[in-house]
Amino acid sequence: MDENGADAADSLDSPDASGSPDSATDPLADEDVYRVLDAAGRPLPDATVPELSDEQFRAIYRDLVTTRRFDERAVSLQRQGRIGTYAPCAGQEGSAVGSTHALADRDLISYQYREHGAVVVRDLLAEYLPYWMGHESGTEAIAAGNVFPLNIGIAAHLPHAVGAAWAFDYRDEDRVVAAHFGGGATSEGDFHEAMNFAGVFDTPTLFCCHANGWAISIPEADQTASATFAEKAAAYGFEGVRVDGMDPLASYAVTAEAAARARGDGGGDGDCGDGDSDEESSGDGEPAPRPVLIEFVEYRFGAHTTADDPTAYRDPDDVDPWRALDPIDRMETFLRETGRIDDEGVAAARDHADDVVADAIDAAESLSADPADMFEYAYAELPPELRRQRDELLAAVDEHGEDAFLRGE
Ligand SMILES: Cc1ncc(C[n+]2csc(CCOP(=O)(O)OP(=O)(O)O)c2C)c(N)n1
Repeated sequence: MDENGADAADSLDSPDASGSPDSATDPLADEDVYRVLDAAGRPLPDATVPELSDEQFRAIYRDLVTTRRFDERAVSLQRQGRIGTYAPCAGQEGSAVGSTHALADRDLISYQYREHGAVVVRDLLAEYLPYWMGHESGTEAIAAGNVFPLNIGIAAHLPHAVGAAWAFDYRDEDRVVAAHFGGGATSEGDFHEAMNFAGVFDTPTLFCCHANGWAISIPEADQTASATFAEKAAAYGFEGVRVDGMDPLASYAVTAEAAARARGDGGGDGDCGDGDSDEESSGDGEPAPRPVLIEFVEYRFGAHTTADDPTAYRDPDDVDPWRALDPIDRMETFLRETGRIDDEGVAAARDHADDVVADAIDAAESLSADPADMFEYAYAELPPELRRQRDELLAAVDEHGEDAFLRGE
């Protein structure tokens, strides 16, 4: 639905914060950041609301609520010793969920470790949760939903993501890759190699940079001397755009246009940034496919991981202005005020989230695994030292029984 009668792409080039609330309560109000919703969740006066069905709007809300519920339960499970170290995503659901809704199911998602909302949209929670319990099957199963295994080695997935995008292009498959990473990843060589390759070979890659304020305890100001992460794209000859990552509809709109650009569909009016892709052509008069860097400006509400204590490096009060931009509250206000949801609909979304997450936990906790599995997947042929460790473990299990290795409750 377009409530302003304009094309969503028209305004991507001209971020307009006019009408947005006071910057004292809205850390993004004065920034050059594309937005659809104001801090309260009302469409900004000049904004273009994406043309989605009522059902699609509600699906975005439902997935936001499910992602938050998953996050809360995952932190709690870690505290109870039922999963391992976990990276919370509260505050960042709008970008992961909004951007994934803008992709086709055939498009590939390659992510760092915090964009759980993408997995929720692809309906893979039950398959994925076992990863956080140490089951290799958790990463294997999500591949069926076109999600690459998550990646802890910062930025190490980006050259692979670009390679996959290049392969799609080579095979004429009309698929794009959304590669997610944090601001800290932009300091890694892998990021620059991937960006350069994508720019030179025009791979259909969306570089989704989550500028969440921090890389563990390093603030963004100490991470880069660039004014923005988005502007780094200029060095590689393609476009960078900044978007409010806590605004699910803006995240959707910018990703939809960037995906069209990456597919070579032109991306509307090509207003995703200020690059020169309109001047390029694939030879048949059509715009050439081009990568895009999207900087999602957002904030990590919680700890870096469950092993981190953010009070050691930031004042808890610093989080409050960002909490006022909570993507779930904004989406709910938008849906309520446009008559798309009521109390009953909100309750139904919450019940759905509770059920999906509870089912995922039950499924994950009912899995059993062979201890030898932990040696199975990294190497085609196990190096001698790991072979020795595996044999020692298996001999010990044989001698003492598996129960001797289980942690006591
Ligand atoms: C190559 C590499 N170096 C260092 C680390 C340790 N490390 C884990 S998370 C992290 C911060 C990453 O920050 P960012 O990319 O901004 O993502 P965020 O955690 O904020 O989502 C670092 C340095 C790592 N995992 N991999």
